[in-house]
Amino acid sequence: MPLEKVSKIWMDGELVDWDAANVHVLTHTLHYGSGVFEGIRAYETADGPAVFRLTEHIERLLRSAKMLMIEVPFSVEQLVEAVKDTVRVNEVESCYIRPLVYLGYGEMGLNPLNSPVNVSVAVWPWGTYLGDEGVKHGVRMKISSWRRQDSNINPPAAKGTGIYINSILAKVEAIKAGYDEAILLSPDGYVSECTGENLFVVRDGMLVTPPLSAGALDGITRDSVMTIARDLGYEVREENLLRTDLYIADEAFLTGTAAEVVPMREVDDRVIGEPGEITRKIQETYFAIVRGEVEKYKGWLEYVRT
Ligand code: PPE
Repeated sequence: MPLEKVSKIWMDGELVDWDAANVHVLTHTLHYGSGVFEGIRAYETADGPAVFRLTEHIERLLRSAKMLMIEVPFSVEQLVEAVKDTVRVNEVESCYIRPLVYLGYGEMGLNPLNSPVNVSVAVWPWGTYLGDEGVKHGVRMKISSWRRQDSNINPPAAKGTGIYINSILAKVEAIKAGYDEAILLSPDGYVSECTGENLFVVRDGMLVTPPLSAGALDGITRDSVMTIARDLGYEVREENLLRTDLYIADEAFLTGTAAEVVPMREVDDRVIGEPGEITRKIQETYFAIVRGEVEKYKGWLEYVRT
């Protein structure tokens, strides 16, 4: 899916033309994967574009930076405004939003501490991440031969650019084998998450998702779904899952900003089937919430037009 160009990208406080948003080839992060990023979505609502849980995403960006000892020269408030400005100036009703903190041009070598810290915010229109069919009828998953990296090797709790090599290896393996998406196991062999999504299984009417200690990202969609499910009256547990728990799940689905809520139809060729009732209910509620149609969760929306 080629990128759909819009007009401006925010770079270190300035809105620059899309085609002029360039960096030097000796940008530190380009060589060593030393940046951190976020993925956020803005949705069309009756009151104009609304960014879903924007402040929480920016707070997570700054936590990722802290884990990697990167001092971000902008505050949460400044970055929240930067995102709103970028959405507004590009005149999009809905979009994906990509804030990036990267170490720029200045020094090379593995000591990153003297490199300048740059920040950019880009937005672009992005349709369904795993396909419209996947959202409706579910996706086919494969357990990866690649393990989720150990948090004492390359901490998956940080949304670090270089940390995503692990996800890319798993994604490419799954696609080449004819599947839609991969599931990674932790170094201990428990289910962790997908390449860019958290996951849930449903058994006997109860939802279970792996704990963060299994290498799952502290997903904002995961948190939203846990809240939605509990409000709908379902029990939700954070517990270690075996790969065989996926094979015998009544229902299963994945969650992420880009992917949203997507049912799993198969895992390793074991059929889970068409999306179940609980998955459907959670998916419908999530889509209604992000579009500002559910009063109770309007606090999750940060509007761009003032
Ligand atoms: N796990 C991983 C590894 C991950 O990258 C994401 C987001 C999640 C879980 C879900 O987190 P949240 O978005 O807060 O619910 N993945 C982002 C990157 C996707 C991409 O292709 O780039 C995203 O969904 O924006």
